[in-house]
Amino acid sequence: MRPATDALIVIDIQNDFCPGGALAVAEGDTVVPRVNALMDAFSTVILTQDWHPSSHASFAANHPGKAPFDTVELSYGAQTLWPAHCVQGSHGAAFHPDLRTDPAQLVIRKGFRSGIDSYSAFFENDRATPTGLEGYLRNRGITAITLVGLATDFCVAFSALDAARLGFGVTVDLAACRAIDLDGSLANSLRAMRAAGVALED
Ligand code: VGL
Ligand code: ZN
Repeated sequence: MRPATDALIVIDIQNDFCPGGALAVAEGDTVVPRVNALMDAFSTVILTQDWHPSSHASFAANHPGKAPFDTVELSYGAQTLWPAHCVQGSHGAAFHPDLRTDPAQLVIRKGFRSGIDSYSAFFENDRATPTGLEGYLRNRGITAITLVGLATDFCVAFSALDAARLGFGVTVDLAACRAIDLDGSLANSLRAMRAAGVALED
């Protein structure tokens, strides 16, 4: 058992990020058994759920003339455009059917405001609007987190970098993560996480 001050945070293991989904991450579903097993070692387990309205600004379909994986400038800076995914209440937004959800004490939904994306579990993409997760963790006496899930180079990495900046001890279990890898994003995210003092394990 890990110390009571450690939390497992499971990022976005949802149907749309698994093979057959709208924004499928290669082998995304293969992490589920390892994530499920890890849950038994942590007294605090948190799940995140990407949770967008259909009008979401990160969807290419909401930008006439743009295609998925193009970049646009939004009020807070550059935003990659995605195929519509994880629409609130849809099958794609549901957790992978084999993911254990009973051990989770908190499910944090993110990306629910139409004008702003949220890769990180801590802050929306303006890097300033909090999700409330920091307060929850501090209130529970959590000082270290282990991150697993999808995708390594977006929601996992943004969460890891924010957590490190906030002063939490951060480990990313790479064997329980899979990446989108868009234009070198995986290598860039690994470099940034290492530079920020995030422990990368596999
Ligand atoms: C994610 C792109 C868009 C992720 C979420 O979970 O990594 N990536 N929305
Ligand atoms: Zn999303």
